[in-house]
Amino acid sequence: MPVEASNHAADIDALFFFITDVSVILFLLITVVSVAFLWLYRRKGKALFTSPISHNNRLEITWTIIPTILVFVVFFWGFRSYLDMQVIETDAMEIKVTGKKWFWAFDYPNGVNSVNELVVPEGKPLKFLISSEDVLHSFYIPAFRAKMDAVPNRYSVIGTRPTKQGTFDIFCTEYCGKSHSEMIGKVRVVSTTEYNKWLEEAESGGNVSPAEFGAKLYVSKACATCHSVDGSANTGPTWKGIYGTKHKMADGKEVIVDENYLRQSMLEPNANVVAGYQPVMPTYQGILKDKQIDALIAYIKSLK
Ligand code: HEC
Ligand SMILES: [Cu+2]
Repeated sequence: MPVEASNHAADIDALFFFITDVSVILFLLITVVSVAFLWLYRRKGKALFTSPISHNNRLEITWTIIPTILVFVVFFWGFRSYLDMQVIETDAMEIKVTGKKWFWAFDYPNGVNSVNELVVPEGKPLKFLISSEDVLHSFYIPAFRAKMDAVPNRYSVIGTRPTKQGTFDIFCTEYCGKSHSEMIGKVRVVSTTEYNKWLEEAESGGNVSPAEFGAKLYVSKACATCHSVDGSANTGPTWKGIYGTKHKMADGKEVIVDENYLRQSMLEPNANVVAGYQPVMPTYQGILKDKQIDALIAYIKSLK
């Protein structure tokens, strides 16, 4: 089992082990009794037959009632655990979770956002407001024992509270296309002071040059899943040495790769689609702040 890092992880695990234990016990019991009866009541000689018993009411009622009770226990236990995850504590911090082909975007209450990296303070009640911008995805944090579909045009909710500091996996568990398996992220549960520090740096990059900040954003905003910086083609074109060159678009026109073109490529990727590529780049409108766009442009310019 992954570590238990949220308030309801222990409850979900207990239910899981209850179901497993009951299944194992019943399986063993039924198998042992079946094999024993096969042996005990085999035909022993030509003239001997087993007694003509057709049924036994007491036995049948017993083995109907006991499993029925078990099924009800599992149902109510599971239903209560599910409802627990839908209950939002009054002082919960709301984080918007958006699935896109193929990354997770997180919006924090004070306007900061991050991609594929979710940072939350330990012990703070959270409300994940989950949706999708394109197809069905499913937001899953195994260590929190929390999973919920991300459905386009609709919100779903998880209420949870991280109880352990550390870095844990985020997966998409709904097959959503070519790079579904790369739609992975990390949740970092940190102390409140560290969280506040992170919020500040996420906004401005801290004390690094624009190109260095851009290099960080290249990874943290998931550009790296589709763009290489070493000249090799991926889902998207490489960034190596593109600044100042002429690029042919799918509609035949030629465009000079300058600051304005780079900016537009991030905010309206479908306005100019590079020849030979599919128009699959998601828009970063609302995700990248001006300062971050500037940093990414500086980084692309630095890749000679
Ligand atoms: C899901 C894959 C994907 C992701 C993620 C992605 N891109 Fe793209 N990008 C593409 C594809 C495909 C193209 C080419 C088609 C087009 O122009 O729309 C492209 C084109 C571009 C271009 C134009 C390149 C050229 O050679 O003319 C720029 C600039 C760009 N992306 C920047 C970014 C930035 C910055 C990020 C991260 C913040 C990013 N992309 C994330 C797929 C992606
Ligand atoms: Cu997905």
